[in-house]
Amino acid sequence: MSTTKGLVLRARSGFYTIATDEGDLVEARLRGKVKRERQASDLAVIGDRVTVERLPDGTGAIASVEPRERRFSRRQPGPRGSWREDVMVANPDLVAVVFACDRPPPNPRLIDRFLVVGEYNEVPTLLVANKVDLVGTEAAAGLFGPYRRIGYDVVYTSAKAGIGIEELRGRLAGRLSIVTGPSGAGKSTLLNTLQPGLQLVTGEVSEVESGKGKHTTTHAELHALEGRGGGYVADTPGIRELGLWQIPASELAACFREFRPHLGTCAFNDCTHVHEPRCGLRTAVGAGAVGADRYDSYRRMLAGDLGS
Ligand SMILES: Nc1nc2c(ncn2[C@@H]2O[C@H](COP(=O)(O)OP(=O)(O)OP(=O)(O)O)[C@@H](O)[C@H]2O)c(=O)[nH]1
Ligand SMILES: [Mg+2]
Ligand SMILES: [Zn+2]
Repeated sequence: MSTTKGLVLRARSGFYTIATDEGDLVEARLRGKVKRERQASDLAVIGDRVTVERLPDGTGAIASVEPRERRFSRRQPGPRGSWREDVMVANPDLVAVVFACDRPPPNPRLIDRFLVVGEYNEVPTLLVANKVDLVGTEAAAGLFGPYRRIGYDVVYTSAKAGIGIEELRGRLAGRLSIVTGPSGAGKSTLLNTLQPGLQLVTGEVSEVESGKGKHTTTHAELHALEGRGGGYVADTPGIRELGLWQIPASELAACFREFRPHLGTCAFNDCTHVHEPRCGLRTAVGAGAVGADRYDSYRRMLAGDLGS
C-alpha cells in the first residue's frame, strides 16, 4: 500500500477530495484513528495538508492531518446549546471578503467582523467591492474608501461589466484563498468570470427577498487556478453572521488596526475603551482620528457575543 501527501479540496460529511502531490485526485475517508485523536471541529477541512493511504479500489484513507499554520474560523452553534469552532479554511494565504455595493447593500458591521477575524488569525484580508456597475465608481469609493484609508487592500469589481477582474486575478495568483461574504454578493459569478471553466452555480437575488440573497452555493470547495502562478481559490456559501471564536475581550481593540496607535495612550492599562476616564481611543474618536463607525463596531462586538 502506498501513501502520498496532498491538499484537501473538498470536505463533505466524511468524504474528502484530495489533490495529491503526485498530481491526481483521490476520494478519501478519514481513518478512525484520526477521528478519535482530533476534536470534531478539527477534522480535516479545506486547505489542510494530509497523508493519504492509497487503497486497492482507487480510493484513499486519510491517515494524518498536518498541524495548521493558520486558520480562518468562526463560532457556530454546537450540540446542546454549546458553541463550536467552524474552521472555514486551513492555511489560507488570503481571505477575499466580497460585498456588493448594492443588492444586497454592504453591511459595515459584518465587514468589520470579517476584518477582526482576519486580524486575530493573522490572515491577510482583501475587500472586494463587487457590483460597482450598480452604483458607479464614486459611490463605491464612498462606501469602501474608508477601509483603504485604514490600510486594507480594496479591489472594485463588476463581474457583470468585467471591471477589476485582472486585479482580482493578480491578488489570487499563487495563493490559497477563499472568497467569503454574504449570499448574493456575487462570489460565484466573480469566480466564473475569472475562470469560466469553473461553471459554478449562481443565483438571482430576488427583489421579493429584499436583496438578501438565497444561498445558492451550498458547500466550500477549493479550485485550482489556471495560468501564471497557479494557486487555489475556494468558493463558499454566503454567510449571514460571523460569530467570533474565542477572541479575548482584552485583545479585541488591537484587532481594529487603526486603533493600535491609540491603545497605549489610555490612563488605565486595562482600559476597555467604553466608560473609563482619559481613554486615548475615545479621545481619538472624538477628534475624528478614528472613525465613529468602526468604534461602534468595536463596542457592539465587545457587548455582544465575544469569546466562549
Ligand atoms: N449587477 C451585477 N450583478 C451581479 C454582479 N455579480 C453578480 N451579480 C448577480 O448577483 C446575483 C448573485 O450572484 P452569485 O454569484 O450567485 O452570488 P453568491 O455570492 O455566490 O451567493 P451565494 O452562493 O448564495 O453565497 C446573480 O444574479 C448575479 O448575476 C455584478 O458585478 N453586477
Ligand atoms: Mg455562490
Ligand atoms: Zn481606552
